Amino acid sequence: MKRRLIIPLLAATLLLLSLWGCAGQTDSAEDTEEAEQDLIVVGVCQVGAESDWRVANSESIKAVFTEENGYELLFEDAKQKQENQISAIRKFIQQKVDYIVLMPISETGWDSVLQEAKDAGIPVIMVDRTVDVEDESLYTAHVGSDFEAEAEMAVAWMEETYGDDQVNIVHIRGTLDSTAQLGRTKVLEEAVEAHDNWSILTQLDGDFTQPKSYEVMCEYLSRGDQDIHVVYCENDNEAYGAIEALEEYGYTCGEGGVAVISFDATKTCLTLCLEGKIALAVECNPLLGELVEEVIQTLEAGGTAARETYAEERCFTREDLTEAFIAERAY
Ligand code: GZL
Ligand code: ZN
Repeated sequence: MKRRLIIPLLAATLLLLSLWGCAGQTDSAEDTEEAEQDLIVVGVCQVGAESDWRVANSESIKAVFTEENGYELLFEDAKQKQENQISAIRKFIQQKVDYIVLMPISETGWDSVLQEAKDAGIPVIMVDRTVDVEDESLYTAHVGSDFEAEAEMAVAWMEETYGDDQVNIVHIRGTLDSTAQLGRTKVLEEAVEAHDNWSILTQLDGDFTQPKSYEVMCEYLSRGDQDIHVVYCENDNEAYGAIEALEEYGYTCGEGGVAVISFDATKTCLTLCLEGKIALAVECNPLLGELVEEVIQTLEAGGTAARETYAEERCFTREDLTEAFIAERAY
């Protein structure tokens, strides 16, 4: 529903002028007509605030969907629970928003609530991760990352770095069933299959958070010394937790020690990479707000939005980094 933003000052002035009946001033309808501006109402349903990446992602959305840009933003934080996302979507439907933007925590379990949005005639745009639904028409477009392409950059770096040497990997997975976890895990597992000198020592579940990653890594390291070559962390916050645990158990992260691979490449991660503690930082761009707005503006103009819009991404080793470069980064 298009919301009407009455510009109070102008309306009040017009009203006062007509009340005082300034000489020659007629009280015609258009003079007192409310000055109105249609706002596009966007309901945004965010996963939570589990990682630095997520905070930057939310900020990029809030920076774009402002009143001065012509939007009314309704922002719901689901605190990492799918049921909270589902009830937020139902609330948006009752509020008759113009668009629903969903950062789905996981890929499955969305068909019925997205059918309700479709029945209400509200376009849904998937941001960041995506969903696995029977009926593709349940969402209009996806704006996010190609997680398999990200993981392929990590695998290419491992091939280049280790050649035919034995590679023992500790794999710390992100939130299970999230598109980011599924893509980053699938490519690593396929690469391990394809390299008989690569082996996964253990798969731990870090849920994209530092505390969880620290906890599961400590538990693993407490079982005794391991010959670890690579710790493959599916986001930065997991890498921070793993490094904390490794150092507590006497391992060295970096040159001559354990090579930590991380996804997101936020500023803290890039600084650790410059310091040599993180061997490879794979970028996952959270700044998606403008790409989402482009989709909405296309739809507003009656156009057809691209089904998939991927953010530009690359990877970094310490040779690619300087303090100045990191300081310039937006997240
Ligand atoms: C990736 C995003 C992931 C990040 C994590 O696009 O879904 O979720 O890699 C975040 O940091 O928690
Ligand atoms: Zn070894």
